[in-house]
Formats: sequence, structure tokens, C-alpha cells
Amino acid sequence: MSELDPLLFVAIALIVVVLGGGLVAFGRRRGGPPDTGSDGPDDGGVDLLERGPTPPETEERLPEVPDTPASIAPPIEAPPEAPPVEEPLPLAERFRRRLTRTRNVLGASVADLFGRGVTDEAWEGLEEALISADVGVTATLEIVEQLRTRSREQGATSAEAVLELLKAELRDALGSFDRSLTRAEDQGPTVWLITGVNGTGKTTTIGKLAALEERAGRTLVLAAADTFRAAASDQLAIWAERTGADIVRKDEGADPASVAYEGYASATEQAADLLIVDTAGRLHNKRELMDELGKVKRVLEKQAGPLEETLLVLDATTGQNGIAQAQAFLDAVEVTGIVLTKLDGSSKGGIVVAVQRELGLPVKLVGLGEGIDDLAVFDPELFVEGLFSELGPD
Ligand SMILES: Nc1nc2c(ncn2[C@@H]2O[C@H](COP(=O)(O)OP(=O)(O)O)[C@@H](O)[C@H]2O)c(=O)[nH]1
Ligand SMILES: [Mg+2]
Repeated sequence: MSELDPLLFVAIALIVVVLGGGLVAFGRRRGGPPDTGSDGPDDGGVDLLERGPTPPETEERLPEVPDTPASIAPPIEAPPEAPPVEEPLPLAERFRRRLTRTRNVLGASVADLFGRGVTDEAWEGLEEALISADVGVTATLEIVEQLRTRSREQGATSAEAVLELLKAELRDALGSFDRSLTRAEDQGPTVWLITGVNGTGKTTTIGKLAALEERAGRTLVLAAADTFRAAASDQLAIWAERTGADIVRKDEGADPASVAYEGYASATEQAADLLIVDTAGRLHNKRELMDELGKVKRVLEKQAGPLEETLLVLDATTGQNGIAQAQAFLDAVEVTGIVLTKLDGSSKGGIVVAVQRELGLPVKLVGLGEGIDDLAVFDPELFVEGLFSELGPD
């Protein structure tokens, strides 16, 4: 008999385990979704929601089931409404984050170079770094020359001291322009004409601008005067929808000037605050480009008088090439300011210095990403800080 005791004990234990397991399974079937993973999330959700009569039980039991598959839980919650990704990052932080690639070229090298003393090699290294960041050869030579003089005068012996002087020099090189976007004084809608080579970011910039303007409570019309491809006006239409702006568009191949014309007429009729005109930027024939852009501008000016802004969009990732391309546009229309896009993806952020210097125009806006909020009024102070912020106190 005594030999049977352990067997009996095992048998009882088995019964308890089996019964217990059954109870848990029963409990799960009643109070929570099965953990087999075979049910899709929808089934689980419906199953739970339909069990109306015993809500308190259901609610109490849910937390008791430790291994409820995560995929089944969401349907109980409200459907995932796209969370407002309002990221109210301060502008300084945005510049800092988005300038990483240029900072890797420029900021890091300043620390490396001057960490071992203010030497001739360090100055040469700085020259190279500035040229790699596309500040431009002439501007670089001038900046470094000035910097050497100043650091001698001020007895700068540390990397930190040189860095402070370099920042001041870059801020000087960026100058103090009025970078605000001009608006019509009183009557008639403000008109901003957006030009630039294809792919530089015109349409995206217009979308971002529309968002800013709508948020500021202004009403606007977008004119899709890039009629070269249907996709171009489709893209603008998507931005119009996203931002709540009105759009005037025509079929592919329509006369861009007539789209601009109708855009202004519509903006006037609606008493909108602003008309932004998108254009095509094909460059295989400069004559054609000049004719087309010139005509769009003339037609608009006939209606509206001098345009408040004619912005030229340049892609920062193309560096010095972008500046060469710009000339065709400057010959075609009188440009009032530059929009420098894709600073976030470029290690050539120094191009801001070169652009202003070589074109004699202010960089008014910069693109810091593809998102709707990734457009900023260019701020030399924040830009320079952003380039070197890893070195300074955080
Ligand atoms: N990373 C980055 N991409 C940009 C920026 N601006 C525009 N883009 C992208 O550049 C591409 C061309 O832009 P689009 O507006 O169509 O250029 P458009 O041909 O001049 O109208 C698109 O993929 C945009 O998302 C920017 O500031 N940063
Ligand atoms: Mg476009």
C-alpha cells in the first residue's frame, strides 16, 4: 500500500492539473480572446464586443489573462485614428537635427583639426572642410583668411576659441537680408511665383507653404502651371487637399500662362489672400524655358502688377551645380529670393553661403525634410549653431 501512495498522489495531481487547465481555458473562452493566434484581430474584436450582457465580467477577466496576444487587443480600443504628429520642435532643434550630414563634414573636422593646436595644417584642413561642404572656393579662402587674422589678433589657441570665431565669420558671410516673404499691401491677392529645375522641390515647397499659410488663417489658391505632365498637377492637387487650399488646374499640355491667369482670376473672385503658382522647370532648351516662364510672369503682372515674390528653388544636394543651373532662371525672370531644399539630405549645407554670394540673392526659405512641416524661414544664427551644436554645450 505504501508503494501506491506516491502513485495515488501523482494521479490526483494529474486530475487537478487537467481540471485546472480546463477551467482556465473555459475562463479564457468566456472572458478573453483565445490565445491560439488563429483568429484575426477583427474576429477577436467582434467576439468581445458582441458579448454585451456580461460586460463587468469581461472587463475584470481581461487583465487576468497574461498571454493575450497583442494583435487582438487593439480592436477593443478606438480605431487608430492617425495620431496628430504635430511635432512642435523648436526651430533651433530642427536645424540641429536636420543638418547632421553637413555637421559631420564641418563640425566634426573643426574639433579634430584644432584639438591639436592652431596650426597651419589645421587651417588647411579647415579650408578643405569648408570646400567639401560646398561653401565655395572663393568664399572659403576669404573666410579662412579673415579667421586667421582674427584668431591671431585675439590670441585664440583652443579649438573652442577658433570655433566661436568661425561661427561669427559664417554668420557674417551669410549677411543680414530681409528674408520675410513679401505680401500685397492691400488690394488684390498676393502672388508668389515658384520656379526652378525639375525635381528641386517646387511642388513640395508649395505644399508646405500652403500648410503654413492656411494655419496662419490665410486663404489661398494654388495654380498648377506645370502642365508638362498630368502627374505634376495631380501632385499639387494632393497638397491642395491636404492643406485645404483651392487649386486651379488644366489638362496636360495646356498653356501654363492660361493656368496662371485663371489662378489669379479665381483668387481675386474668392478674395483669397494668396496665389501660389507652380511651374515646370525643364532645362533642355533655355530659350523655351525663358519664353514660357517669361510669359507666365507677364500674364500675371498684367493682372496683378509686380509679383510680390518670384522664388527660385534650388536643391542643396546638387551643390555648386545648382548654382550653375540657376543662371538660366535668373535670365528668364527677376528672382526675389531662393528656397534651398533638401538641406536635411545634403552634406553640402555650406552651399547657402555660396548661393547668396554668387547669386546676390537671399536664401529666404529652407527645406529640412519631405514632411509638411519641414520648411523654415532661413535663420543664419540657427543654421550656424545647428552646424556646430555638437561641439557646444547642449
Ligand atoms: N529630403 C528632402 N526631400 C525633399 C525636400 N523638398 C522636396 N523633397 C523631395 O524632392 C522630390 C522632388 O520634389 P518635387 O516637389 O516634386 O519637385 P519639383 O519637380 O521641383 O516640383 C520629392 O521626392 C520631394 O519629396 C526637402 O526639403 N528635403
Ligand atoms: Mg513639381
